[in-house]
Amino acid sequence: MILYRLLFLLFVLPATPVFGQSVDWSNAETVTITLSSFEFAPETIEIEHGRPYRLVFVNRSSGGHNFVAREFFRTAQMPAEDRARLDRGRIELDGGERAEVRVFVAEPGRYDVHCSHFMHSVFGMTGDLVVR
Ligand SMILES: [Cu+2]
Repeated sequence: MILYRLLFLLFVLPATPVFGQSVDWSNAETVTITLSSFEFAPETIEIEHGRPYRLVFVNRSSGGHNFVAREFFRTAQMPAEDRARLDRGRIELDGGERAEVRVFVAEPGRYDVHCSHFMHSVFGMTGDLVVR
């Protein structure tokens, strides 16, 4: 019995995506999110749970914007080098800048997204990220 439990801990748990390292990022599907003054496009970003994605952020405006989704990024699995692009659940983009992060979310959910630059969310820079 103890042997089975040990085998489970050694082999089954590490293979489960929730416990990391086993996501195959090579077939990540690309989803592009455009930032401009003052909107995200699409306003509702939809991805599926249990599949890897490459989120590509493109700032089309000359001024800076950011993509803040703290709860989403807390929930998502990401390669360490991509997570390093985040600052407390925020991706900052200078005018014209582009950024990519890979994400994998195990469970369905809905997350708020906004730009935290002064007054930008009031002007319309809010959105949803839906994990189906
Ligand atoms: Cu903004």
